[in-house]
Amino acid sequence: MEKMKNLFKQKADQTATEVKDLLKEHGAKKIGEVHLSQIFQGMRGITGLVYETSLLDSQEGIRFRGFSIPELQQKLPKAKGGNEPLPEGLFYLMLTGEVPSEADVQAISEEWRKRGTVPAHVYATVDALPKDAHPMTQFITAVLALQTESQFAKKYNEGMAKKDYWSYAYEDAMTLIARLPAVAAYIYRRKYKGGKTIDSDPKLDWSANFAHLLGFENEQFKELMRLYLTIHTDHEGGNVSAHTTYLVGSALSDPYLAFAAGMAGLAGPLHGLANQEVIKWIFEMQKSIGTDQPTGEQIADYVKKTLSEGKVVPGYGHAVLRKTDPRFSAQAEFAKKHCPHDPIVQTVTKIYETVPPILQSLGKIKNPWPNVDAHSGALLVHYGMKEYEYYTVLFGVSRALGVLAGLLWARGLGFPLERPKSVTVESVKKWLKGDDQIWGD
Ligand code: AMX
Repeated sequence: MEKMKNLFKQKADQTATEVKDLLKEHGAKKIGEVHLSQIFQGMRGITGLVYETSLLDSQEGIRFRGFSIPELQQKLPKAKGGNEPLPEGLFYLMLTGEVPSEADVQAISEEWRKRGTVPAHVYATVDALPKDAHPMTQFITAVLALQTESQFAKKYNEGMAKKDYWSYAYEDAMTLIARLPAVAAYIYRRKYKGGKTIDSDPKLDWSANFAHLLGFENEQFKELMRLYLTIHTDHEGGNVSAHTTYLVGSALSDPYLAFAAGMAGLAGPLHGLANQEVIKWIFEMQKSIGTDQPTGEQIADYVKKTLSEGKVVPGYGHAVLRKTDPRFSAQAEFAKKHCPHDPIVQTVTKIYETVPPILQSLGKIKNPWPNVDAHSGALLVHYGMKEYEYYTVLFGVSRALGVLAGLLWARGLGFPLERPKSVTVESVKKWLKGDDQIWGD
């Protein structure tokens, strides 16, 4: 797999030269204004990062290196007999900016297969946790246990030169991604299937093998995994998991440490945990109403009850998006094709018809439309994966591809330690009285 590594290096060097030139000429140009309110509101709308692998448009949704999800479904190589893109191909695209050939994608599958054996101490570390520990806690612990294998940390300790950072970060990212399905499946089998694990199948691609390791042999589920692991990879650089990985990586913490930190962010209910919260909320609604086929009216009443209790409606709203998330639409298309008659899928569709006008009527929510998490659970339940506490781990396995490709670009471009300025409320009050010193140099 030297081709992908060499191509990435070539592209990163080329971009680094372009960045140097453009900063020399235009570095002093202003790109916008920051309002006082923004620093109190999660830095919304402040552009402060460069992140190469994907870009989010508030109306159109995510594009990976310029390609929308339907375009990826068309252009990226697929498994034999399959229709969904292989995430291996998206990783190649995010890393190099080029659409891979079938052979490129097969070479990645093969490389991840070769690197996929998980050291025994990682399983022993997970086993030290109680089985009822949340799957994300077990997953993050396992990633930290995998860190003992970091080439980046080893070489840094031996006195690695700056120009080599990208190379060992690349080696770590490839090995980490290769091992995640086995680690994630171990957690699933340990927690829900009595600890009976399954051996890898070397004939399968990364996603299909993950499905197999989890214990799901249905071909449609394997297709779902290819789609799921593709669409959850990346959502530009400012979301909590991507930004955390990028920030921690900027301290030259190795890719394992940076990714573990990013996963701790993904485990938050306003971010990746919404994946489990949606289906939990639907199950609770079914129980409360006493049917698995609620009417639009019953759903509307339940939504109002949720809001009146001061809770959010999970799966709806977004910090940047202002339209239906194309990742929701891709899953809705999959459901339409493979399981349109399942009551849980029909309920998700009815929720989609019911929730936006209610949220809109509150007047304060900037985006009443569904995000990626509004649909994923229903599909997983359809194929028999009902253990919703586990869903965010699937999200995490996918997210590794995006945030690690993003991290490699940061090392490839030689980005420095991230260190924004912060202020106190007291200093803001002083500034309002005319003291400009608070903003620093
Ligand atoms: N249900 C109820 N209230 C909501 C809401 C929802 N789905 N979405 C936003 N709001 C509320 C906010 O809590 C906020 O209320 P407040 O002013 O009383 O504090 C107000 O509407 C304005 O919020 P916003 O500017 O529209 O959104 P935001 O950028 O602050 O937050 C998000 C974005 C995703 C955290 C929010 O929409 C939310 O909590 N959604 C539900 C959880 C969810 O689905 N998260 C997954 C996001 C995708 C992902 O990362 N996986």
